[in-house]
Amino acid sequence: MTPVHDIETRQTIVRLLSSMGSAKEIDQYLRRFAQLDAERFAVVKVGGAVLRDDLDALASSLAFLQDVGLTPIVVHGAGPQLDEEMAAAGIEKQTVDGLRVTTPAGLAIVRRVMHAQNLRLAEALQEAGARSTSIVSGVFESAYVDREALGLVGRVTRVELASIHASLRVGSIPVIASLGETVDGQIVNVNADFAANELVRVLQPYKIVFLTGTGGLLDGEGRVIDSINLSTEYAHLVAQPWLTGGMRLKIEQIRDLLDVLPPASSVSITRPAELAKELFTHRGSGTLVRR
Ligand code: X2W
Repeated sequence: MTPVHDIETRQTIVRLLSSMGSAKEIDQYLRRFAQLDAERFAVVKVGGAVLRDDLDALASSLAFLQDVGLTPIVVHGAGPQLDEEMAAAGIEKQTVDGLRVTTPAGLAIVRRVMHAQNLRLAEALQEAGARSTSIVSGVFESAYVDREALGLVGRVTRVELASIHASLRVGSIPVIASLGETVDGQIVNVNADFAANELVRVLQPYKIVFLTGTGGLLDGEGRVIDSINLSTEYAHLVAQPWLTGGMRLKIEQIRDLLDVLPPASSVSITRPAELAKELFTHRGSGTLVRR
């Protein structure tokens, strides 16, 4: 029995979260989550900027979920860290459609930085009292996106869930780096949003959360947009001049993702400190994207 199944523990959790919403709504969410397949609760994508700027809040928010018996599956990137390390090595940044051109010398940096960031998160989780399993290979079977134009960059062709299931079975948070592997065994650089999306397609989790430094999708004045209904607002949104390249890519991907998920699915973009509020209250936090 996990803590969400136990009434007394549930009451304690409700008290802990009481500043965020009414006891009734929090209890309602906890009961609903208790009925779900524990191995498909949530896929949480963590951007490199969050690892850099908000690691403590991230670790405690994820540890809290594990405490209540809702173990998330975490996929992370390391974009800003890669920018920094590549610049230090004198490698100029080049991207094509938001993907980083990756030479063999660049890939060596990608591997080192991804491993380092993965361990950093896994360790921060342990320090916050959570069990975590560091997974840096063997999940994302990949093919080259465009070897000529992009070099050692992959798109995921198959997701191997064995290590993720093994981690979840013992109640440990899988912490997965966005590195891929071709069938020939070549390690490739995979965009972390793409990796998270493929995992979501295969797992069909109940909750899909992108944790970003911005805490949501921002409008032209830098305010977080509460919710987006893609079926009525997509065309208007992507026509906005203030929508940045990264956010545009994200919205396009979320649209594609929602196309392959059950109709009731939604995707949340928020920040670590607001994760519990997003999961356990009607109002939520950050930006909720629906079809
Ligand atoms: C990304 C992988 C890291 C990433 C890159 O090299 O930046 C490609 O572009 P964030 O922090 O989640 O953006 N890979 C191919 O996606 O990190």
